[in-house]
Amino acid sequence: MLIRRWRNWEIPEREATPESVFAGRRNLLKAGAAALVAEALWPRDLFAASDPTAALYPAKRDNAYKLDRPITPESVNTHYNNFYEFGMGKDAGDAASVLPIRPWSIQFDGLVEKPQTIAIDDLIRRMPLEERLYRHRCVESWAMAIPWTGFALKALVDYAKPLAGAKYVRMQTFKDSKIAPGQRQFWYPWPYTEGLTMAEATNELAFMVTGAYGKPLAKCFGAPLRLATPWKYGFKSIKSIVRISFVAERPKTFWEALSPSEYGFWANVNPKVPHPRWSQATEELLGMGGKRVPTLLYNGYAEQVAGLYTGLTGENLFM
Ligand SMILES: Nc1nc2c(c(=O)[nH]1)N[C@H]1C(S)=C(S)[C@@H](COP(=O)(O)O)O[C@H]1N2
Ligand SMILES: [Mo]
Repeated sequence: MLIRRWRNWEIPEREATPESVFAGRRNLLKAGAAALVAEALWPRDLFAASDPTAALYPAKRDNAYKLDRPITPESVNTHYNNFYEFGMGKDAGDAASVLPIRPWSIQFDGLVEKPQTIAIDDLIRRMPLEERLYRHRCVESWAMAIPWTGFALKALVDYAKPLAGAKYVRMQTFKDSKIAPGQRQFWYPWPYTEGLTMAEATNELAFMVTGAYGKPLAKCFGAPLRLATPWKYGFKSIKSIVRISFVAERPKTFWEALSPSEYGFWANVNPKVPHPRWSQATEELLGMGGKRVPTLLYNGYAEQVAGLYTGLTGENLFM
């Protein structure tokens, strides 16, 4: 995120003449073909070798969640990822294919009735799986649209039974530098940590993701369990979660620890509040030849979430 690398199908606004848009499309086709060849020569292990809950996909789509843009092609999405545990480039998702995702368990602790650990497949079987079409807006100003499968984070909160003193949910990614080369970079505050207020976590939009594109979740997307908070910048959507804690104090998140003036706790999408180093007014829709569209307040989800923030004065809600 600190480094911006343009792929050949990404064309900055200033270069988006009709010619370069056309060239961008051609390059996208070429890149797609190259990816197919590479896939055939070096197949990537995007999925678990054996997945006891695979038969639950595709789940029924919840039509309450509509898109204003086409779904991003799966092949574009699986070749353009942020997953710092596996490197800083957008190809980190390739490296993530070494992540073993079964067995996998989730630990619940902190201010809960009873701390517990549950195997991911037991958890998935207990939760009400559905498919939702969500926008995804990275703070770097690119965007995608994804058919996620998963369940409302509220269902997980109800399952965990937090105590009255719990004010925030903190989530953490696995930590194992033998598997994840990025975690050998000791200057990063591993494990990746994110957090939400209880009100945010129980908002209908907060979604725990276990699948995408009608299948179990690919490793590059943060299998076997990741968060999707589509009204916030993408770095809030923590991947490959192993621990969920209910806490009284606001957790210090990974990016906030690294650079608090650029990546805060709230990180709600707002076109009018620029990042210190770039504008957030528009976003590039990946896989569409460099097409840019205006960014929307709360990434277009104001109706569902604006009420969470009334009266919160003196907070950096949009950084
Ligand atoms: N554990 C972990 N979670 C993470 C990240 C990461 O590097 N590590 N990157 C974040 C960022 S910056 C974004 S934009 C999204 C990217 O998700 P995607 O690769 O599925 O598009 O994951 C978020 N979750
Ligand atoms: Mo991001």
